[in-house]
Amino acid sequence: MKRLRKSKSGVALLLVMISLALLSVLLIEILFASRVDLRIALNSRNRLQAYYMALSSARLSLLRLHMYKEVRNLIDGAGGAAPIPKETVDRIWSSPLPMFPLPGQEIDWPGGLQGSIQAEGSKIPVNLLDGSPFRRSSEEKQKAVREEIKRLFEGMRQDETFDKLYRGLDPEDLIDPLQDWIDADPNQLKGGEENRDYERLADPYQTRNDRIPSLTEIHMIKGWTDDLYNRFVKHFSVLTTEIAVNPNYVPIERIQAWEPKLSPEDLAAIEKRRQLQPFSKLADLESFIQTSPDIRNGRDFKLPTTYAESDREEIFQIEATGIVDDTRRTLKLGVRFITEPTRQPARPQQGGGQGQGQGQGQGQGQTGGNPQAQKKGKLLEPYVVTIEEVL
Ligand SMILES: [Ca+2]
Repeated sequence: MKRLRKSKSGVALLLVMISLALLSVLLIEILFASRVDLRIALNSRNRLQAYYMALSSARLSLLRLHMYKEVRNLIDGAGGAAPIPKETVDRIWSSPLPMFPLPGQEIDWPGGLQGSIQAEGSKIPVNLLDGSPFRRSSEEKQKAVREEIKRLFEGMRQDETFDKLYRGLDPEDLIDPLQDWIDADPNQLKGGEENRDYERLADPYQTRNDRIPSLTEIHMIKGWTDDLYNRFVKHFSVLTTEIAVNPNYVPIERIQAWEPKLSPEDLAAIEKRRQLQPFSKLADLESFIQTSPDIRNGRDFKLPTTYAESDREEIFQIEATGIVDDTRRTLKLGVRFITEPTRQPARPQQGGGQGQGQGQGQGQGQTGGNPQAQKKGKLLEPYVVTIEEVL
């Protein structure tokens, strides 16, 4: 009898203990879930804050472009008798800004923001691969773009890891599919249907057969792996329609592609020179490479002749980042200036009916020596053409 009572109280103890254990499991579960909820809430708050930080940074960059426009119009208005050299005016947008808030700055901000502005004028206008004469391209321009990508590819072979990875790769195997994707016809340059390979995919799609609105689309094109995309795409632009070069902003890799003999020291000397004293025209870069005592291997360097001079930048890419804790959000904005159509004195021929007067300063190569045609219209407020979030 005594024994039975004893074992009964044992059961009760066991029950208490089991329920305690269950309760604590439950408690831990609730605690964990609420922590996860809190983390999720914090993350989404950080993301939202980082987004607005990025947006502020983009606005700051737009303000810099606005100021650049103001100063340029002021100088142009003064009949080009510039008290400030044009390279210095460029610094309004080109100088790198530190991250805000500055170290030691006592501002109650949730995080930081940074931004940079790049000129698009020296980039390779991949959309000209469509060869359409109605859209500022031509067979010649198409060929020139192909040539430029090929040159870049060959230039990258100077890099040992690149060469090792892609020794067997023919650049045409990248350029052809890119052109096929963009050009209007549905037939491959190498013969056969363009869509053949894409239709075989698990999620089939078709070539665009039109100009691409965003470079990220290149990911979809045959042959363009992520690695190749990352290496090349920074040299491409969908915003510019001119094969042009600005000696101060053209990436050093492109210069190396034009003259593979240039050593890393030579390239560093070019970079140093343009930082300290920007080139005022393309020919200065050429003669610097040919004659500077700091350059050892470029005496017979000649710039490819296909380039127009991109000395007045009017298309830009803003990259704006907001950072809150370890959350970053980056926005990329394509920005373009258009110019106020110049009021030309009555000229009977050619009515000048170029629509928006867009992209002047680019066509000037063809206009011959007519001083009237050289006259620039006023730059109007920059407008945002594309916004993408970089993931
Ligand atoms: Ca096509």
